[in-house]
Amino acid sequence: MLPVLKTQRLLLFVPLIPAVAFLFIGGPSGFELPAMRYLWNMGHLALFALVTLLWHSYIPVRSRSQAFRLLGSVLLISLIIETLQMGIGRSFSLLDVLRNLIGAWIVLLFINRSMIPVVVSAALGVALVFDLTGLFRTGWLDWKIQSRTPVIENFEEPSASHRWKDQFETETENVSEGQFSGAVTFRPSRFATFKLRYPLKNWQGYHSFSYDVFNPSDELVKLSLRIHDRAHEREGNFQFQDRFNTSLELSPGWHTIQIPIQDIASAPADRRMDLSAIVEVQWFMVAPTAPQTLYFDNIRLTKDEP
Ligand SMILES: [Ca+2]
Repeated sequence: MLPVLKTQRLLLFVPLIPAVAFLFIGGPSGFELPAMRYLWNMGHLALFALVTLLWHSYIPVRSRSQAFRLLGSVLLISLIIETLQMGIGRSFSLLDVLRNLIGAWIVLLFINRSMIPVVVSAALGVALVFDLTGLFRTGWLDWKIQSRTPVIENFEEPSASHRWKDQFETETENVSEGQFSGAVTFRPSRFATFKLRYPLKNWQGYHSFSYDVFNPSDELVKLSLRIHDRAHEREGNFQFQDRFNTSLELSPGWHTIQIPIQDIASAPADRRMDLSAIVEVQWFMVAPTAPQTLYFDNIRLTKDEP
């Protein structure tokens, strides 16, 4: 049995109030690493463990029917919360609903595990393992990407490229570094993009951002590049003048493009870009009329002067 003394009840409300508020106003959006965001989202679990403790302190849960009533209430509340979140521009998350149930389930196990049918425990246990596996995989990928400085992407290690693997084919023919390059096909659309979301984040202490690109066609190809930091998404509101933008025309063959970091840092109109928190590098073509493939390789930071 898990007793909650009356004097401790009020203390349970202290973390509950800001936690409930964050459900609607969102958590701190300053995380540059997906694993931190993932961990934050797992806070649902702690919140509903707390809610269950509070419930139990006022309405003791002592039987299977009472446990079901509690889990049913958590499910209902979760569905309402997720539906309300859709109304404020956030998405409905089935995983968050499961997390809420898992949080309640863990506390119920401590109160009296015989109240929970094995099949319910098995289902929620599997969901918990799935969630923890997701956290581990996200953290491992963050570590892979952040630890291969000064390489941002060189297409040599498929496991490290997993985050953006859907956007390119690994190639061995047109390569400028190592054994592999990434063939990106820009298909007809308003903006055809190749996006490195959550790449190496700390660009401090380098002279240039550099990459190799091969144009296999016989014609000039116009390619644009944009780079932004975390603040661009929070305070900058994705405004054009608040990020680094550049365009170039690629003649047939290989090119090594080198962009001084200072140009990137000074690109936002009203501030310096935060070089410790780069969150996106994106190449794009505006309304290509036919599929256009380019080969990218050796995307990196360098300390050399161009
Ligand atoms: Ca390579």
